[in-house]
Amino acid sequence: MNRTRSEALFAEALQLLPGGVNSPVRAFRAVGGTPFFAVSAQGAQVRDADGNQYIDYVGTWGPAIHGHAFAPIIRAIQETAARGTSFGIPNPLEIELAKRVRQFVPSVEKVRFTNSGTEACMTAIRLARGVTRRDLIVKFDGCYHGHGDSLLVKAGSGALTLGQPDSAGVPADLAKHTLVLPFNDSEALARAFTDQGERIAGVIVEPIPANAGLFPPRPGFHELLRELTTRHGALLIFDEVMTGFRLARGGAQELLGIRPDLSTFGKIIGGGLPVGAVGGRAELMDHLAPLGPVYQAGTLSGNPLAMAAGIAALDALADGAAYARLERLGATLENGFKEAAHQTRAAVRFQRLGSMFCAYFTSQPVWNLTDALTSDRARFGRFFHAMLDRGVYLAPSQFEAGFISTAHSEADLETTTQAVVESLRASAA
Ligand code: KE4
Repeated sequence: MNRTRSEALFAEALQLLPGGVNSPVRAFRAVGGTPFFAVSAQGAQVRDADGNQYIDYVGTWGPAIHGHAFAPIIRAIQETAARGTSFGIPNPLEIELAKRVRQFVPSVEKVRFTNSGTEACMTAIRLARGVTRRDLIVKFDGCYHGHGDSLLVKAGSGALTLGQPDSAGVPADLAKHTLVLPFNDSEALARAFTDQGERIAGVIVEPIPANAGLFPPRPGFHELLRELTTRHGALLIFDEVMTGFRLARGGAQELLGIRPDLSTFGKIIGGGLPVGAVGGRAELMDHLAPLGPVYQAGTLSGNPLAMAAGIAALDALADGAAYARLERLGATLENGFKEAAHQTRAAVRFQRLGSMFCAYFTSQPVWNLTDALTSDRARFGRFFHAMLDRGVYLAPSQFEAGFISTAHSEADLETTTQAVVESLRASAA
C-alpha cells in the first residue's frame, strides 16, 4: 500500500509534536513503521492522506460506537455550533446529558462533566481521598486510568509493597500512596485489606480491563472487591471510560450486577468530542466544589458542542437495539477469527466481550497482565501490518482492545476474516 503522503506528514509532524503525535499509542512504536494520517472517516471506514481505505476496529479508541460521522451526532454538532461554541456559564445541554447518564446508570445520582477520562479518574480518586480523609489508593496491574500522577504508578517490588512511579516526573513521595495489586488475585486483594484496609481511600478498577488487551474478571473477584471496600469504608470506583455505554446501556456494572460508589466515563459519552465524567451517589458527589471542599474545575467542561454530541450518541443507544447488533457482529468476528486460527494452526487467542476484543499471540488464556505479557509481540507487529496492508486497521499495539461499531457490516467481517487468514500465514515466523 502506498502511504508516501502519510510518511511526509509524519516527518513534518516530528518537527512540531513530540514523537509526531498528541497521544503516544498513535505513533505505531509498538508495531513499528509510521502511522497513517486519517483525513476522513465514515461509518466503519477511515481514509488516509494517500486515499487508502481501512475497515476501522479502533473507532478512535472507543467513542465511535455508531461508526464515524454518525448523522445524528454531526447534525447535533452543526446545529449547536451555529449558536456558539462555548459559553463558560451553565447551559441546558449539561442538564440533558446528565439526565441521560442517570437514566442509563442507576448508581449515578449526580455527575460532573470533565474534558477527558483522565480528568474524570483524577477527580474520582481526589473525591475518594477527600470523602474518607485517607490517602491510599489501590489500582491493578494492567489497568490504565489516564495519565494523572497518582495513577501512573507500577507495582512495588512485592505485590503488597507501595507503588513506584511508572513515569518520569511522578514523585516517589506521591507514588507511595498508590498500591498496585495483580488483577483477578483475590488472595492478594484480601491480604491488602487485612494489612492496610483502614488506610485505603478508594479502589479504582477497570471492571473489564481493556488496556492490556482484553481480559475478563474471574467469577467472584468483583463481588469480593465490593464486599471488602464496603467493610473497610473505602470507595469502589469503576473506571468505565472504555466500558461505559459500550458493553450495555449501564456499562460493565450492569453486566456484573455490581454497584460501585463512583464511576468514571469518557469516549462514547462525548460522541467523539472531548468529554469525561465522574458520577455517583449525591452524598459523595456533593463533596465537590462549589458545594464541598474537594476542588475540581474546567474551562470547557460541559461545553455545549460536546454535550450535544454526547446526547445524540446516548439517544441512539437508548432502546438497547445497538447492543444486540454489536453482540451479533462480535460473535461473527470471533467465529471467523477462531476458524482462521484453526485453519492456519496459529497460536493466537481471541478474547471478546460484546463489541470489544483482543487477539493475543499466545496459546494460553489471559486473565491478567502477566498472562498478557506471554504474547509474541513481534508476531503481533507483523500481523498488524499484514492486516493494514489488506485494508483492516487494528489497534497498533498488542496491549489494546479492538472495537466493533454498529456501522460494521457482515461484508466488512467477511473481508476481515479473509485478511486474518492471509495475515496469520504472512506473519508466521
Ligand atoms: P482519556 O484521558 O484518554 O480520555 O481517558 C483515559 C482513560 C481512562 N480510563 C480508561 C479505562 C481508558 O481506557 C482511558 C484511555 N484509553 C486509551 C486507550 N487505551 C486512550 C488512547 C490514548 O491514550 O491515546
